[in-house]
Amino acid sequence: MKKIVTLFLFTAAISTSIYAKDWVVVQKNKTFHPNQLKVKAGDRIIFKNDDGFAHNAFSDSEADEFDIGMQKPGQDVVVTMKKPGKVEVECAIHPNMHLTIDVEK
Ligand SMILES: [Cu+2]
Repeated sequence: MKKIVTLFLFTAAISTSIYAKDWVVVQKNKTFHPNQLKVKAGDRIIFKNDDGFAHNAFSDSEADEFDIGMQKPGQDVVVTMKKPGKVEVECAIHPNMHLTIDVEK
């Protein structure tokens, strides 16, 4: 079963990677860098924790709701922006961290 799931994810990754773009957002000094992004639906955001402590990234925005949970130092987490709209991202651990992503069609 695990093999089937892995194969599916691999295939999905290949089929979306042709047009989708990857954007890197670094969490450093309790700040998202950059803190504003303009992307297209289907693009991937790679959150890179470059601090020595845990972070989080979540959004309650209707366009792309997500919560990456506890993100350890040095850990990368990938989130795909599925629908167009304004996505406000925050860190549950550090309420002052904000990132705005404009997802275009
Ligand atoms: Cu944080």
